[in-house]
Amino acid sequence: MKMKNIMILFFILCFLCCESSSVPADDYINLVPDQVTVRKIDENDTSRLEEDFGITEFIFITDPDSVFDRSTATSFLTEDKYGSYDVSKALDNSLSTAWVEGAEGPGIGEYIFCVLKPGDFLYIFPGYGSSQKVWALNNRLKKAKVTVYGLKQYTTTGAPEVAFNPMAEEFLLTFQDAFGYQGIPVGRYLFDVNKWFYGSSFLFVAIQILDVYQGTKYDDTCIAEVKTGKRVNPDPADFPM
Ligand SMILES: [Ca+2]
Repeated sequence: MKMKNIMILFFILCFLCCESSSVPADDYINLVPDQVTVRKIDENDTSRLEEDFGITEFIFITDPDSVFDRSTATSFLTEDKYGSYDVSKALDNSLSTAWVEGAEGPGIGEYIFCVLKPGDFLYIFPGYGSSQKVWALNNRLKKAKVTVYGLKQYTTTGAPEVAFNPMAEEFLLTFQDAFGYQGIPVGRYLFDVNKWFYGSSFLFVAIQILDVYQGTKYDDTCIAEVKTGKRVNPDPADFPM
């Protein structure tokens, strides 16, 4: 292979690597949660998970290779001439696409459930991200309940299984009406009660819409991206323990 081709390949690989692991650098907002609750997953949560995922007793036996396919939502907007809006659009590393709830009105109470790689920071882009114009036309997330569960891959029989950590962190968040990623550190509140969290193989993140900033044209609430990552510029205040 000629040197020129090798260099082109190198730059393509660099681009792909940057793209797949892109975490916003300085253009994000570190949210301070309105409220944080650490608790055991209760019966209601179990029925919530069971209803949506067929999960019982917190045990979630599946092929770990397909665990990311368990990302889902309680609704999504029907495909139109501009594109489609299912949950995969919030997990495709592109701000040009978004999950959009499909309920009547702004979708208060609707959920998106994301299975994500482990990370100590959760990033959410709380509106349509293709442009500031499209952002303003649609609803943005104003208040949300965000529940973060750890999932652990393990085996007792040789066959791989995935189980829920029975402890969860629940955050009540108020987002700023600002075009960009906004996020919170995750995992730190479980540290004292369950160090197991840090060994999580996956995170399961449930985001429920509680309130929105109203769009100027559409009454549809959008989330362009949900992702985990390392905090780029860690603030000691994030981890005071
Ligand atoms: Ca997207």
